[in-house]
Amino acid sequence: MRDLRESSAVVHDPQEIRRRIAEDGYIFLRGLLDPAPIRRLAFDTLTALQAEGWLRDGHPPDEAPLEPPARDFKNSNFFGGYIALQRLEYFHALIHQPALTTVMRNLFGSDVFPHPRKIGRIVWPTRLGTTPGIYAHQDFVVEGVPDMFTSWIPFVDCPRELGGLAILTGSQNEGVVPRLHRVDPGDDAWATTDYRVGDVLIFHCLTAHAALPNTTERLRLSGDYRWQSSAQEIPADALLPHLHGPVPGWDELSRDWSSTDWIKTPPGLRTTERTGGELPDFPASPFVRIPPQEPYDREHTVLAGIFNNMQDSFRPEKAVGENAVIEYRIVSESGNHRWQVQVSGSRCLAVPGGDEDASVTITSTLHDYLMITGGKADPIDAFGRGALVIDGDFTVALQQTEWFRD
Ligand SMILES: O=C(O)CCC(=O)C(=O)O
Repeated sequence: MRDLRESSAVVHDPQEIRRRIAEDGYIFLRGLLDPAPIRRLAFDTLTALQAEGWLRDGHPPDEAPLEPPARDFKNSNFFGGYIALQRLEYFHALIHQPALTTVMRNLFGSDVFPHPRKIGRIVWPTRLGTTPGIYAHQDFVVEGVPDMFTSWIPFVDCPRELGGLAILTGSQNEGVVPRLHRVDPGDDAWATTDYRVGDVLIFHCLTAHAALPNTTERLRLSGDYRWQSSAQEIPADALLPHLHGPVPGWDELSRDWSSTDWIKTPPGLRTTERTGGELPDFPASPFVRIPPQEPYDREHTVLAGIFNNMQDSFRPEKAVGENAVIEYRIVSESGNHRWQVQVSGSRCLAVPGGDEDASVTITSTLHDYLMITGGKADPIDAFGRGALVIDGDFTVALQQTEWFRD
């Protein structure tokens, strides 16, 4: 793995910045932001987490040992602490430091704006639990906005062992890809650094990236902030607080703020509803050169993302002694897709095709499957109306839903 290329020296040269984005897929700006208020944000976050029981009492919050269990987005015990972070005004305000807004305007043009939804990362030591960002992915597949950029900002100094972000250099020019390899520390296409508070990493939504494991005994605190042009549609959920539902709405979060400018969007912005499994269609872009994709390959890419996520969220401790092959048959006009999820004890593999004997097969149209996995349709209801057909061992079909992260 190599070091991220620093671009601080050329930050006032928009042409050179765009050239580096086109070449590398990212720019890394060491010390762009004033670190003092960000350090305060980290301290306030840790103070709130201590009050929520994440850190041991009786110690200063920035020195207190962790109180397991590890918490992440998929666990209900995560939300007390996460809501406390979302309530902190500076968590939302920090990207409005002029140094960063100027860079984004130089890159995009004057109609750039940040998504109101800001994603906080409170990442536990890997040995204590899983972390959602650790698999390699492209943000375009998650958000569906072409030419969106993410600014990734550490709230604490983030040496490699704390598990900052790594970038697969140049990957944006491969287009949307179905399977990204895990970070290979021996591969020089991957790049990272020892981040310091004040640094900003900005990358295109097709640039593959992944968090490194946190091998310390501390939390890694950081934020993901997405930017796009107001000429493009914004996903409706990017207007809401992150994980809205368990996380309350803006009225409640912003009750004590001095301003709500941080969550405003440009007038006339068009929104789009997403099912979470849209087919990637990437129009011509000033930032990347992308190879065209056939409809079947585009579908395969989306399904690969879904099945790879399933593999990554497997919890071996919930499938002790289990051996099963769940075969998915997904029917589409451009061709049928077949995937096997092969579980044997501590291992889970998601395999396109796959030639093991299936314990159970689950068949649906691509549309229905995307609605279900995107949380827009209820699987039991889909089964009841024949949109999901189950053949074989029914018990396995029901039990396997318990084997993945809750
Ligand atoms: O910080 C992380 O753990 C992951 C960040 C990420 O995946 C993103 O910014 O899209």
